[in-house]
Amino acid sequence: MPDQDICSYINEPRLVARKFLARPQHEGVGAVVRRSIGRFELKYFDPFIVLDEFSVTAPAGFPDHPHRGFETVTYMLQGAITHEDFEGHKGTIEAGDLQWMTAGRGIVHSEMPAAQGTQKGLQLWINLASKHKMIEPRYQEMLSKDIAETMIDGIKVRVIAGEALGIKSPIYTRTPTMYLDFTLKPGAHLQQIIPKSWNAFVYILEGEGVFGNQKSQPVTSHHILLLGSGDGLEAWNKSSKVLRFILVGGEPLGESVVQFGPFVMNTQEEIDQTIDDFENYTNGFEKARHWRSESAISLDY
Ligand code: FJE
Ligand code: FE
Repeated sequence: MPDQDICSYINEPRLVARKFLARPQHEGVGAVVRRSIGRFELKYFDPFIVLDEFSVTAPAGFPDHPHRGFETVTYMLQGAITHEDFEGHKGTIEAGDLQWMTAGRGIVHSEMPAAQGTQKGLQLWINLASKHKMIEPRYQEMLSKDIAETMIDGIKVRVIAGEALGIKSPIYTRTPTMYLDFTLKPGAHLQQIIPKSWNAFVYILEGEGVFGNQKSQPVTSHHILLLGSGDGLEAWNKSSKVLRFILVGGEPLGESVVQFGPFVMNTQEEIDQTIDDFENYTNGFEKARHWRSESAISLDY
């Protein structure tokens, strides 16, 4: 019998169902993103709306813009980003740090480079259930030193959300979500439980890995792998270099999705109302009337 929960076994390994290479495209002002979820061929992967691997070098960034109806999760890989919003909330996240922002009924903010050189990271948009779309906005920020991390058998994991290798994240996710950052040394073999009913994907950051089936072709950086059904993921590093990837899973909402840029609602009527609210500074957008971010002021846009 398995010895407590850290020794749960995978009975039905998930295989790779679809694979995409995320190519660079322009976004924001002078920024570049490799968009995997949210592109034409993969509009939505319930509950995930967008996954961008971004790259920003000043003068460039994501100046003042709104969000409603979902959460944005920004995980820094290199450099630093300053975010600033119309509530007066301001902060800088650096490599290894995380910001989990619930836009809810409305946020207007800027996300701008805060260091020399190129800032890199991942931004994931997670949908909110209909009953949560209009909640009060909130932030959860986690500095690198506070992200739970462990190393077992050549596998390092940073637990951003959910649970892995016996450790748990303090982040609260309104839409049930797991977000794990794995680094596998050459020769390492990972087995990670994923709830059966959840959608899950892998995004490769560095090196090459074998996923799902031992005999499958290795996959390299900037690829997203959508996992098929099953109760966990198996991954191998059969190369001579380190392999780094994120594994993200979420409980599908099973609701209709209507998106208009940074607004994600359930119906066209709600989108029309949102555009109205944004234009008229109502229902959560009141503070947008007189607010301009300081960080984006020098950027001509
Ligand atoms: C946005 C265009 C955008 N990916 N990755 C349209 F660029 C954005 C936006 C971002 C973004 C910001 C960061 Cl820090 C990282 C990103 C898109 O801000 F929200 C809309 N609607
Ligand atoms: Fe934003």
